Amino acid sequence: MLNKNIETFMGCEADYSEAETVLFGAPFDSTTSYRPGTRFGSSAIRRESYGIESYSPYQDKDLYDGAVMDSGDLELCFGDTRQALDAIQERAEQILLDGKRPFLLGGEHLVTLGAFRAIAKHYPEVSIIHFDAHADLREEYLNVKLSHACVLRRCWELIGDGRIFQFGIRSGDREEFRWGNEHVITRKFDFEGLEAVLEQLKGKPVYFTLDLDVLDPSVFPGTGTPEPGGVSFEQLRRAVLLVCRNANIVGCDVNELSPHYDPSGISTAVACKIVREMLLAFQ
Ligand SMILES: [Mn+2]
Repeated sequence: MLNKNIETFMGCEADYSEAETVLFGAPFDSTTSYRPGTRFGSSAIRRESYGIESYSPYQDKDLYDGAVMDSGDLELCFGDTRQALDAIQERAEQILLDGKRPFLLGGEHLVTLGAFRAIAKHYPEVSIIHFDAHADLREEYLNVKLSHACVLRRCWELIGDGRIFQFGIRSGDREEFRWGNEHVITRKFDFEGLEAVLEQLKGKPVYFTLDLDVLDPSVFPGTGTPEPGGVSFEQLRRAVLLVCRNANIVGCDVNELSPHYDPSGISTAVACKIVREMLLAFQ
């Protein structure tokens, strides 16, 4: 029998009514400061997910046993950042109101702000765990406040001091790091101290935002702003598992895959495997 041509992330075929986690893509890269292309990230992750297994030997779980729905990509206006963020917020809000966990696939890192606006409204006491090469704490970048270089600063405006926990950070200007010292908790270069943060946040709502450029560019070259000196795949996999198993994750995103900068396809496979491990950790 023929089937309808509907592409989801592998194994994410639950009906909306049954889904605990709902994937959605935001193919947006309008504020990318260096090399654009992340607008192709979510669709590449979805398409290439079939290149890896649905079963994880790390967790002894299979995506086909889970309750995840992939609702596809939003149709976003590339020329209007505000409208794009509104559309992302609206989708996240709908998922939250239905008692489910939104899982956003970028897109550039600014898409986080759309989802996080909905999260902060729904869970005013929420904290953020942020993995990234870049601090993303600028007040503005090239005179623009809605930029992927400012996304965590915009999130901070919604929740205030001491609630953003950054890991893996190895790039930013002096002012960003100075400001960050006073307002957020930044662990440079790696994930040391993650367990203590998870202990501190135990039971509290957490939003997890994962910029894949936290990985070393030798592992993950397919990104717009590659930053040498990053973590290994295995370091990231372990840290992601710790977060997704031990924190009360009320929403999350994976962003900054720019598939065309890595014609080998390895970066996309890396993204798929990390998304799989996150989804299975929620099972
Ligand atoms: Mn980054």
